[in-house]
Amino acid sequence: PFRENGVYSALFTPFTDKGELDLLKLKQLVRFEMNQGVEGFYCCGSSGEGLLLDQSERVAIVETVASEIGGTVPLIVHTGSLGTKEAIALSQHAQKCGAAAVSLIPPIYYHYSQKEVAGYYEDVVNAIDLGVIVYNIPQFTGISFSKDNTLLANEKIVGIKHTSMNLYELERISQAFPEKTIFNGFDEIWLYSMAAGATATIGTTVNICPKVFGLIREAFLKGDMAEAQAIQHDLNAFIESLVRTGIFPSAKYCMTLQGIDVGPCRKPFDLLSGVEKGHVEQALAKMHKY
Ligand code: NAY
Repeated sequence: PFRENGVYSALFTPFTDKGELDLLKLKQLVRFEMNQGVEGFYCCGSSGEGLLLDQSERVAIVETVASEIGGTVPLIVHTGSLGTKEAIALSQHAQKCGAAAVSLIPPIYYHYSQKEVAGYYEDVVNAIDLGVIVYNIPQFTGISFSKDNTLLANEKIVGIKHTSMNLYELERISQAFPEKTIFNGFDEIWLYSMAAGATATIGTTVNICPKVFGLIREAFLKGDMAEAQAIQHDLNAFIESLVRTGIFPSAKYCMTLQGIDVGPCRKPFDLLSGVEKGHVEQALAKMHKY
């Protein structure tokens, strides 16, 4: 089973300069992050550019990551797709590879009814013998999940990844469904999300500085709010800089600066300019004290 209180990295997908999948780098990245204390992986999500990958690439990534971690930490596979058929195929494959759970964004592009969105999740739930984590990311999908969504009552929906700044909604969901795991999905609010009921986090910058997330959790759990806030403030100054130059290209560049060359983001993402790289280098330097 997946850990209910882990610091999970929303794992990057390494590409060569030509934009090809680089599985050798992916293995190095997983190993590097495990050595840094990452407690679980979430692959092929937003940070993993999952929707810019084709089906065979997603399959290859899951196989590579699963074999590299060898069951030592949990793997959650993002299998969200445009259509139900693809989502089921990827979810069944993730189960075969030993994933702890799968997670899906709702279907996007067409404006589906709430019943159709629920149907997509139910079809996946019924096709696998594995827990499903709803990926709530209204900013990208236009679809928002709240405690009133009857889908969440399904017992095979084991958690929700709440990538929303709305902590009130998070608190309401955690009260209504105490048996489900709430994953925070915005690194900027890790501390505050714990106060609202989150017990785990999945994030882009976890790839870069997992220890910082562990320190915030430790201070929070022992009630040292001044310490927890001070660390979150440092993390947020760092994230604010990365967001300015584009979170995903900038965060991948940080990874490269730390020694694992994960390459650029795939097009249509743009390359960072020299000036932008300079800004990222300055921001990362301030995190070196951790
Ligand atoms: C995923 O699927 O890759 C994630 O879980 C990443 C969650 C990220 N949310 C978004 C919208 O990208 O880590 C956050 C985010 O990059 C970070 O908080 C900076 O805003």
